[in-house]
Amino acid sequence: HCALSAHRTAGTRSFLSRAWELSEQPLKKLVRRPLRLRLEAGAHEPMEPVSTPYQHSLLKDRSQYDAEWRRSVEDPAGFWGDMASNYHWEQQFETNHQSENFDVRKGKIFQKWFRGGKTNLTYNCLDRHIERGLGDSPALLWEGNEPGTDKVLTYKQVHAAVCQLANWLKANGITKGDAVAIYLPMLPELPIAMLACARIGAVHSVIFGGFSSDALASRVKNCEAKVVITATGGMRGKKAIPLKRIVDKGLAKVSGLVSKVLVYKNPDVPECDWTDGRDVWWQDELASQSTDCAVEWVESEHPLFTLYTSGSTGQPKGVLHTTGGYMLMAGTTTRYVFDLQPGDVYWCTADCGWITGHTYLTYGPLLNGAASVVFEGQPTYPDAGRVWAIVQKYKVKQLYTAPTLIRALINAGDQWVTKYDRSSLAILGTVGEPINPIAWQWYHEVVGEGRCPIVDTYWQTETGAHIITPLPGVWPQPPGCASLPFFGVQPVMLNEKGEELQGAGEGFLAVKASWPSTLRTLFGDHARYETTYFQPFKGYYFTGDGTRRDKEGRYWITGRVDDVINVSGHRIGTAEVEAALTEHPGCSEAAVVGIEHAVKGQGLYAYITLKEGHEYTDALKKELVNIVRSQIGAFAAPDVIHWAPGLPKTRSGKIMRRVLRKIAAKEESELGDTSTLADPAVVDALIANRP
Ligand code: 6R9
Repeated sequence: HCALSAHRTAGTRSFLSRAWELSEQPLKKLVRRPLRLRLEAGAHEPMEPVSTPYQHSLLKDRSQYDAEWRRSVEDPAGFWGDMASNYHWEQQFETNHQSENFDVRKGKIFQKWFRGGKTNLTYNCLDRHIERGLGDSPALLWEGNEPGTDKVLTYKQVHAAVCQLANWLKANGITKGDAVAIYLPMLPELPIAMLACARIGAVHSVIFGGFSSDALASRVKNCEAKVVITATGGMRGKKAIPLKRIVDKGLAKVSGLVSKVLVYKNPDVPECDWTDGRDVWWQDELASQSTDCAVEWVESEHPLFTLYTSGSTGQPKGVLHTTGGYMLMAGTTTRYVFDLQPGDVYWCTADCGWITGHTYLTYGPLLNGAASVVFEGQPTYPDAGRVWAIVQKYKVKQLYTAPTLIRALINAGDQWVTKYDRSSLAILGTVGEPINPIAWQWYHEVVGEGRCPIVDTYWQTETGAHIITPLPGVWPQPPGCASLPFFGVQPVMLNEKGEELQGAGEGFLAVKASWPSTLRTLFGDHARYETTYFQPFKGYYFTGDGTRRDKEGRYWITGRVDDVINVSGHRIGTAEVEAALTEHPGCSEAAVVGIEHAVKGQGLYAYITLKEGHEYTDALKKELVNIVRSQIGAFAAPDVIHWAPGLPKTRSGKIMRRVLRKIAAKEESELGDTSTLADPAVVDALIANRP
């Protein structure tokens, strides 16, 4: 464990703490948290770049990448126009198809790609391949929770299932532009449901199966979903998750909005409650639907999906992606970054409830005619060898997962890996958080036998697709480095004044111009979209992350610089967790900070002040954790509750989170200047009161 724990650099931290302390108002508001480096990523001198024998099928070497990248940013309309010719357009877009405003000083932010074009994402994922003779190739390889339960679905079979559901949606009043909420376990029906929506121009909103009924209700309400697609339940290891019961509870809070709930009867979880007139069985309703459904051709900028993600402040935001640009980036990044080709067996371990499951489990692989593994269960069930058993069983060529899982599997021991044949593996990928070099090396040497390049892909829900990433075999790769921008992406490193920094150094990571899969807005709140992403640094899209850039021009992502915490690669806003905690009748105030965690990357540490007359007891700690579980979901439950009869506040009443982070990290010797505290004694009281 020791080797996995964090090494921090005081230098980087003080740079950015200074940055936010000295910054102008808008930045100060948004970027409150000083950059925290964790798990060594980017916090050390680069380790030697690692070469592998892998040869990319499209790119010879770094200089070819350089030339193509240059062209992609000098002539984006031309470059993406060429890339777009790999896909079917029912109506061709204009030659000069791109227009945008990226600068709030010039008015409303907007981004338009492939203007004048009409296409359909599902057509491009399915029909296009069937027409070119790939109909009988596997599209989805489903591996159930229990070893030995599995299902292969060919492109034709997925197409038929998608059409049946699309027809059912139409028969139930869903038309172009309507929102459909999807709350399903990792069954093939989940990507099928997404594709069915896209086929008819409906806008899907997938809600991660780990979200609670309250979280589900607020998402259903925000996107105004008319239909919810769910299942009786799903299995995670030995545990049954009663999804339908959670839907029932959630919908009780938003009555009148949802007219139909389509329930997939999962044989593993047969029972559920029933509301006549609203609930119908998937298996009964779809059997009678035609396996053909005409495609709804939509404009390039037609909304494709909303996906909720956490920010620094307030409730989760509905990130909106549109059709043409998202399709282009999903398809192109998957083609280049995983060198993915028709017939490849590719496995992304993400859940479709997160962006990675949208772009790199569903759309990206299917756009490229590959077979995408859909795994229902838990990576350590029934034992720590499950991931490698699946790799061996399906002969997985590209494996894409998160550092948190890699760290958990390291702890289980190498014997679980080496027991299985991994000779099919050619490319390994990671996503979600910075990967520490030790985890990187284990992934490279133990899992990939030193043979497979690792792509450490940096991107966000908002970016839709990879924006900074290695390309496998195209250049030697230093461990823990996201490397270079993908085609068409122009990252910049800014100082606190929003000035572009040149050469090596560190700063805030932003992007200078639109790329095809940028989010277009936050659903129903364009003003918040502008304030969150375009106000902090005028003229740029701000990622919320810090970065270091080395003298080779490579980017090393150092982590969030705002109040977003990355727990096991899941984004959680401290404000959301605080709001949930203060729902407890006994809680007067809550302040949540991130702490380093050897497996999860970061964990949640909550300081709680109780109201008069309430007692600080262990039972109450449990109640507080439970309230977060019920308002958000179990994955957001605080790891530590620290009783705080007083919180360190400035004289104007602001909580000094910097101090709380130091105490949580047991670094009180580095508290820094506490002279602005209204009552410096609370610091000693907190230290004395450590749980
Ligand atoms: C795809 C996804 C986005 C945040 C992002 C950053 C962190 C993702 C990373 C990474 C370092 C990588 N992040 N990939 N940090 N290296 N390769 O994870 O989307 O859930 O929206 O999270 O995740 O902090 O800002 P999302």
